[in-house]
Amino acid sequence: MKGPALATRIAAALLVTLALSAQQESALAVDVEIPTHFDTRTKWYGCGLHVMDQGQCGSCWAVSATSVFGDRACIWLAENGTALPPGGVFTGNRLFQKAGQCTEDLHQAHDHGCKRTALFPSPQALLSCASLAEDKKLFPDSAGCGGGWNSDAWRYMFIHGLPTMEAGGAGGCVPYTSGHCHGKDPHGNGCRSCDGVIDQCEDSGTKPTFYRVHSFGSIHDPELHSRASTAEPRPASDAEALGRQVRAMQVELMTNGPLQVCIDYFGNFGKFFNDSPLGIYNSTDKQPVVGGHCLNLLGWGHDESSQMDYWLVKNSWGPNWGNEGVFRFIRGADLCGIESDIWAGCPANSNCQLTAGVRHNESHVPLGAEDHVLLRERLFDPAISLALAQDAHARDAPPSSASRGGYWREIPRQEFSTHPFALHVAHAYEEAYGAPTTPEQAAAAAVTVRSQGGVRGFKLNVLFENGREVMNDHV
Ligand SMILES: *[C@@H]1O[C@H](CO)[C@@H](O)[C@H](O)[C@H]1NC(C)=O
Ligand SMILES: *[C@@H]1O[C@H](CO)[C@@H](O)[C@H](O)[C@H]1NC(C)=O
Ligand SMILES: *[C@H]1O[C@H](CO)[C@@H](O)[C@H](O)[C@H]1NC(C)=O
Repeated sequence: MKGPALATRIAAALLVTLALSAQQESALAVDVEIPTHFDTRTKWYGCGLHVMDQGQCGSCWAVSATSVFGDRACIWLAENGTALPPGGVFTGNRLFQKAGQCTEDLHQAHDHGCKRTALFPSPQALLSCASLAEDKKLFPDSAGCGGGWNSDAWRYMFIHGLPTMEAGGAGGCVPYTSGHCHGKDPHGNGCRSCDGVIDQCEDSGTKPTFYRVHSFGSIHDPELHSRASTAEPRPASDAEALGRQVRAMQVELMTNGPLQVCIDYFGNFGKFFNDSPLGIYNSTDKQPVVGGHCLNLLGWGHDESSQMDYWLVKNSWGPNWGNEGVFRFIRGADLCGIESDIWAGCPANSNCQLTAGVRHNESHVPLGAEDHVLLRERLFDPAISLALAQDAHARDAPPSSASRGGYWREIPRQEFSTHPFALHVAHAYEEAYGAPTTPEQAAAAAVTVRSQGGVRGFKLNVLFENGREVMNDHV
């Protein structure tokens, strides 16, 4: 092991931890005024404008985390714009965003924020490499396009860091290619081996630089208990805890930038925004949960005509979906668990400090992986690695919504023949048997039906009695 002796490093990490928490307490004590409207893109000159398209891959858990990381790097650099060299490429082993330069004219920049030519951390490395056997202990819930947990995504960015891609994912050092996975990812690596991803930059042929976060955590009011279903608003008895939770989210968002959130994904979501891209999603409409999806919160507002408080949410279904990739969702009800599963982190070498509502000590290190963490050669920063090990004993259950980003979910048999599944099961039957039938007969011939939210509505996988398995990508 490199660096100072273990005891010294533990002591140093402890000091750092104590110093940080003192600062955070004082940050919380100051009465932060929460505005009625807030939008990352206008507050920070266009940071947050880039919208990914995750394509046919359950990568929302990775894409939403890297997008928060990239937007927060942009914010830090935008605030520090004068310190940037001409041309905007930030040199040195620090942040990576070409900030400070608008690709559109400056008037627009002031009105709406501006689009920046930007480099982003590439989710491809996370998708291709977090599922490697040697890292399984550290990232137990990462399965590439098969879904993952946001805690794994942040832990990966903390320990290994990520190479860059061009915003949008089409070019750069490690472009995003898992969108072509078509929902099938037998090795759980986003249909691409890790070797080819982290060894060499595709554009320059050089060895990639890896960018990390120096801290991360989740926002979770201790009184906000998890619940069996997120189909309805939280009961009035949760109002106080939920109020504190929402406020903690707003304070962190105003201070450091977008948050990663995961929701339970209900059957009416896709249709709601196809029908009304400018609407505020405010009800699950008695539809079943069909999966989990992870997203970015960019801000909030209040709609006068409906008197509804809402979040501004960035999706990863490309800029043509919703309102330029962004949509509105009711705020303060914890509908679909949108206020229950919140993650944030700070780019390494920035002076970003997580606010007091973000818990640093929660389930960062999976059970049994502490030694693994300490021994990893790639842990090059002793202060950071030790802070991680230090927190290992505190392992509260993460605040949960029922289904994690991109995961497959088994549909109960009684739902095979009911909306929204019945029609799709019947279509799948036609493909499997080469003949049409009624929804009831199709449901009877189905052995298992699984769904996954987060990719263009939801995907369905149906296994029939005759052994045929049908995957519907564009449900
Ligand atoms: C609330 O949801 C209903 C349908 O579920 C929709 O008709 C209405 O427009 C929504 N309200 C807003 C303000 O979007
Ligand atoms: C973890 O964080 C929570 C909330 O900030 C705090 O109450 C708790 O004491 C911390 N636990 C440890 C072991 O530091
Ligand atoms: C900009 O960067 C400098 C140098 O790290 C730092 O001292 C300053 O606080 C930063 N400003 C903001 C607004 O982040």
